[in-house]
Amino acid sequence: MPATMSPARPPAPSAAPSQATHSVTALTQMPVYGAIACDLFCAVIDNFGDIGVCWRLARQLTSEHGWQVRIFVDDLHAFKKLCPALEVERSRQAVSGIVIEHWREPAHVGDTLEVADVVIEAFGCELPHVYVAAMARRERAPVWLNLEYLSAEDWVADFHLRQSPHPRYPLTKTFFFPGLGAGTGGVLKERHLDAARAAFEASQQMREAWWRHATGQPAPHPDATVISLFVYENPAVDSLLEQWRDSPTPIELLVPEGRISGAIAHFFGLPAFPAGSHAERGSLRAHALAFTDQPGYDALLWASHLNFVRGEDSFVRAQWAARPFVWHIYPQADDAHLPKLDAALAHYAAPLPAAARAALARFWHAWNGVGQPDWADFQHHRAAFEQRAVDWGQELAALGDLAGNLAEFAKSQLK
Ligand code: TRH
Repeated sequence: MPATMSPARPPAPSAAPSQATHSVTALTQMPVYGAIACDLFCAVIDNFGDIGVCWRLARQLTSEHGWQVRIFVDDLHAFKKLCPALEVERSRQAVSGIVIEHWREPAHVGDTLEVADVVIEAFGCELPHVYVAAMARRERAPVWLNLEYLSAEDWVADFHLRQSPHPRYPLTKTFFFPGLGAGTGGVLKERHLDAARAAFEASQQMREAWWRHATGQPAPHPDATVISLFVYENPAVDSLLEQWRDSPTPIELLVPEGRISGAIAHFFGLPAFPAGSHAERGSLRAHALAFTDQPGYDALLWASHLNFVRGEDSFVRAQWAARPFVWHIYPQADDAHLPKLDAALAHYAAPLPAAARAALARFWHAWNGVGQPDWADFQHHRAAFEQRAVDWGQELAALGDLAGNLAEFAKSQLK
């Protein structure tokens, strides 16, 4: 048993039974179907996807499964961008019933050492050695999961839930793989998400309010194609902006402030394109948006007809938005990302008619450095892409959502 344990976690969320406590002594005695305590470790490599996925998972485990979650995260500034309530100078705080510890150094485990029932190591980040040693001393070993990055490749199903014994301690780590196909852990999807989207889509008033709030302007004319652009720097962007400028119908471009903003500014001959800016050339009108919290980002996807997304979490959100999307995959050395792009296309695009499938692949490839994007070609197949987006959302939902799949697996191990 670990030497010192603290009972000092903030109160459990309302869904959690009140007998829950976080001392290891108490945890070993409490029924496993009580409030499961979970520690989630997240090292931010870059951008927002690492913490974006962890924060979403933590909120779901808390609000939908009644778990008591504590996140260790090493970059509170990145976290604050998508969780504005966070106070970056605090080393420990609670937001939405979730305890957030600033993981200040690799050895840091909080002020006092506590080990949870379920320990999630996100994306292979290394747990503090002292914490692993305490896991091994715990009367009942915690369920130890390594949450991996999302990939649509076929091998993922073979590796999902594979176990790896620790070389020194009597501990076993299980690899939990998100995926787009059967036999994987699926992807995150909140229970309320479809209803929230349906409400947004059904309410002209909500959409008007969104436009006013996000852009400071009224919703555009219904003839306009609304496009959101959340992407990395991209050499193909100028060509696409030119095609949108020359489009026969109006294009309204919504650009969250970030890595592409410089290129947008350059295209419009502006020094910068900060949130609140607007620019116009030909048929193209662009609006720079402030970075919002995660629910705010979903609303942006719903307000658009087509979404350009990137990385991991926005890629998933675009699928739940049930609109056509273009994926700027996170680039890796030696083009290792390209097979992943094709694997996602294989799932997503397979049932499309051959010409539409080829057009989608051409456009996604061009957006990821192979060829030039052809907007007219993409537009030509828009109706097929729209139908496919709706069907795909339903197919993907059949895998179950990742938080639910993970919770179920963890509970089966705690029995
Ligand atoms: O930010 P990303 O590029 O993140 C990542 C990381 O780079 C990571 O290291 C890498 O491994 C991974 O990609 C593949 O893209 P992603 O994953 O889409 O994360 C962005 C998050 O930001 C997502 O949770 C949505 C959120 N977001 C908001 O909350 N508000 C916003 O206004 C916007 C634009 C995004």
